[in-house]
Amino acid sequence: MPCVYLGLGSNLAEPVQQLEEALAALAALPATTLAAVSSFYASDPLGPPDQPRYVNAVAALDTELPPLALLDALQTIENDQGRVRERRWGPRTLDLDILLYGDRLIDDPRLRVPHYHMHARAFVLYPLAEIAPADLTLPDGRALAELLAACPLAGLERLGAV
Ligand code: A4P
Ligand code: MG
Repeated sequence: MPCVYLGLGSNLAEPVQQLEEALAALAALPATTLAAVSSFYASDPLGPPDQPRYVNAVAALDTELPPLALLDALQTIENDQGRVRERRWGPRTLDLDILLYGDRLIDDPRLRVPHYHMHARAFVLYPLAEIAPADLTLPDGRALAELLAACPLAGLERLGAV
């Protein structure tokens, strides 16, 4: 079963609770096991600064859901938790991004994997490194350790384990 890494983010309506609710929904997905969850991290918003701080985490799933079926399921969870899409990079109750899907490179109009910004985001790389193998390499050949070394913490604050 492929190992999938998901990025979770929220900056509205009790972000920690949003992430906990999302993790429960992920654990309940069909043909899927929630294998690992990172600590939660707080950080300033990337993008428009006139929005609250974010809470982020990374989860590992073992799943038999194919990539687009998984994306559909994630968007259902986002919508169930009151996600309203108003502006790009704007505030949100819940954002679920597929960071990695095993070693697959996916370039579909609805889904690009690896996630197109993950290589430079502290709030993705540091939680990912907590739960991924130390020698994890992205399908495009980049090593997680190298990406981390090039990515300053930049105010990322670890909130503790779930
Ligand atoms: N899509 C394509 N590839 C993927 C993928 N790998 N995983 C498509 C999930 N979705 C993917 O997403 C827009 C479309 O991207 C989806 O319909 C899907 O088909 P969206 O969630 O509706 O829009 P968005 O999240 O506003 O846009 P985007 O570009 O995905 O934003 P990001 O990159 O998710 O960034 N600052 C902090 N500190 N922490 C954050 O978590 N997040 C963002 C949003 C901005 N600033 C942040 C944070
Ligand atoms: Mg997104």
